[in-house]
Amino acid sequence: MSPARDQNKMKIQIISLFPQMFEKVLNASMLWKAQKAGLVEYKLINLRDFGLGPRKQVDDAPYGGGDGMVLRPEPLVAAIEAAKLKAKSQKPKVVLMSPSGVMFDQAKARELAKLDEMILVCGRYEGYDERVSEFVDEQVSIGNYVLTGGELPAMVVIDAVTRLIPGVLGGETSALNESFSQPSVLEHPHYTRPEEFRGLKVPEVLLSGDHAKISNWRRQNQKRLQK
Ligand code: 4GX
Repeated sequence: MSPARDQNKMKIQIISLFPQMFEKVLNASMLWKAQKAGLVEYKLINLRDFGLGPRKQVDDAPYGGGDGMVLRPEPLVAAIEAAKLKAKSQKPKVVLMSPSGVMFDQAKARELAKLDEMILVCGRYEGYDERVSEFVDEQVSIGNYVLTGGELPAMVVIDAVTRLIPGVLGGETSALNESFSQPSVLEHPHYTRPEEFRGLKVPEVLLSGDHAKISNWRRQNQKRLQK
């Protein structure tokens, strides 16, 4: 690989207790192709490796009592520091997945896609020791619901960000022309073969070959406007 390519390659490090959850997702389709093309690099860090004592403990009961367990700060911060040592730059962005973080949307995806690296931290249990927040740059939520861990949110972020890296969506006018990237517009309806499916026909205009008419039709049939 050329040094220029390698410099441009986005590096995403992921800290998780369940790194195996990522394998199928990162090694399929577009995300796999993006890695093969040298446009992105994913590195998984097992939080368990930074656990304390012979049991590699990462969690403990909450001070003040209450249900569930809380991630202790030492393993998480040690994992973040290990990731920083492997980073390309001095100040890689550290993003913690949390239901109380700032809402992830296409604007945030665009912002993160400009970075040349990031460290995504996935928690489990009832959450993190609050002191961990001093060691992260940003907390991001993918939606107002509570999941069992930060892994699925991290995969959502990785997917949305990776497809915006220049060169990932091969050939197509792709990410730029498309839906959310144009600030105000969502998608128009799409059709492919067959021309008729169970009595449902493809709109005539799309078969016409008249590109002015087609883009006019698409503009008028945008599904909805983004807020
Ligand atoms: N968008 N989760 C984080 C642990 C946790 C619990 C409480 C902080 C406070 C989520 C989401 C999400 C599940 C990731 C709980 N952390 N993350 N994890 N929605 O639900 O990002």
